Amino acid sequence: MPVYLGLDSSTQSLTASLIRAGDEAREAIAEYALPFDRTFPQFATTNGVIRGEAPGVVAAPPLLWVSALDRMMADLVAKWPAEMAELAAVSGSAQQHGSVYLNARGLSLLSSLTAAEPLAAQLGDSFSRSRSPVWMDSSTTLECREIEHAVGGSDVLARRTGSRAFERFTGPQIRAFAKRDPQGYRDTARIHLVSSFMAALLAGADAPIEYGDGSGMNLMDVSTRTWWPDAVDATAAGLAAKLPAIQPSWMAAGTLAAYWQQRYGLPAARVIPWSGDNPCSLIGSGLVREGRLAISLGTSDTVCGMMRSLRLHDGGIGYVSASPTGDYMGTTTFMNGSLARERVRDMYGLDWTLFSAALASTPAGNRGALMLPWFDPEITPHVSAPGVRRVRLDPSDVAGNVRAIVEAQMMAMANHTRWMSPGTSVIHATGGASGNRAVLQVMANVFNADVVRSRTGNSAALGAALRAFHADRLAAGSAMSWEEVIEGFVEPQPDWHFRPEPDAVRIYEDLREKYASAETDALESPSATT
Ligand code: XUL
Repeated sequence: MPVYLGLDSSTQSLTASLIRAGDEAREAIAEYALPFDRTFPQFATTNGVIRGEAPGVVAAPPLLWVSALDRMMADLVAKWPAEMAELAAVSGSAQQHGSVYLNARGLSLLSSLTAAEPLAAQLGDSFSRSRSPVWMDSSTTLECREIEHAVGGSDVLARRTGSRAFERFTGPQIRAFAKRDPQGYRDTARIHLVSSFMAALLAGADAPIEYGDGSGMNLMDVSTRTWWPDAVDATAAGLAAKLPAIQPSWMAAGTLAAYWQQRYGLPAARVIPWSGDNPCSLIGSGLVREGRLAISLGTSDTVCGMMRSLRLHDGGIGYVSASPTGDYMGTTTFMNGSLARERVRDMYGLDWTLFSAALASTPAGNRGALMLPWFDPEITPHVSAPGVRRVRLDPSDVAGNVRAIVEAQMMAMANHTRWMSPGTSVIHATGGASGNRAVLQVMANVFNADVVRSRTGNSAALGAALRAFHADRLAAGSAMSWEEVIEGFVEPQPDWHFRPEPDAVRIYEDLREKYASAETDALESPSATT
């Protein structure tokens, strides 16, 4: 039975999910991760990124991702030689919105990589921008307004591209680069997403951007799934020629380049376009039908739901993408996810066991104490000047602060995602913090929904492997429905099912209103405390 590989190039690590799948059986072979800071200290990243001097600037060196991909293939072949020899197709998932800027040399090198030297040694002079902006960058508010104005307003942009302009989206980031470094922009021959760049390295060719991740750019018409010329022109001069083609998520982008075949003895496996981590996670969580939500508790906390038809949010809080299943999906992203939880853990000298004990020792509703956890600028709601606020919460109350951050994150997610899937009764939780039972119980109570947990540690990498399986069958002329593709891989863990507790649900109905008012008050008055 063929083997499929899904790779997830996230903010803080590169993770592989290796599966065996066919008509007879389904088997998860392995999950394997390379954390960036620890594995590649030469790039001097902290939590996978480098913060700039100017406020809101957050980036990562693209050579880090190149090095990680090379090391990952070497490690996978060393650890699972028999399985990797049977590799039929590979796909991937990447942190969304981040962009990679190749000069003419880099673009042509993609198709002439030599197996004699590591990838990073060959691609050193290939970038017209040595640091890639990532989704955590919030420095482009001005460019967002300029693009919206040029296309006729934020509503027009949202109707065509699926979202109003967001600071982290690729279009505003490209515009900022073209303004801040006009020569660097002129030297750019190709602008890739992290996802399409990684696929290009695997295929040894200029890979396409696929529908799902292409939706996070403010450049693609989400209905026709083609570049929208008005947005492209509004973003930067000459941009159309620098963008790759857009392609369906399931159409192979080639086969593994000679580099991978010769250097690691890999077969000519199909390379399927990479997508964003949230679209891949939706598939890896088994959400190929409407009516359920997926919540990923990772570097960012995100809430995603699948939609059969395009449904926009009037207030422009979330955004709508084409999903790699051919449907639509809604996403709402919260910047203050795992790094904010870690800040509270570290601030009070706790580890995760003590953090969980503190959470379990405090009552639902925290006796009315609230925290607005904006350690970093927040995406939802939009907060550009960060600062934590406490309402009736004593900063020295350790357990109270632990409960406050978890409740705040859950209430913000519940309040800001009603538009996506009203009346959701089941939530699929995934990501690092979904391993914490006390956190999932708060989620069930705040959302008044059952919460189940995926069996896999990384639903984005698994989703990418399942996308490789789906596309391989399609290319071989034996297409499968998405239900058939995911069967046997995405069933939740039986002993991880959290039901809402009626008393707590009642408390949160009231507290969610108070939280929403505290948010409004905080957004209206700029002073904050940390
Ligand atoms: C989604 C977003 C984040 C990144 C994290 O819009 O910005 O979830 O994809 O990897």
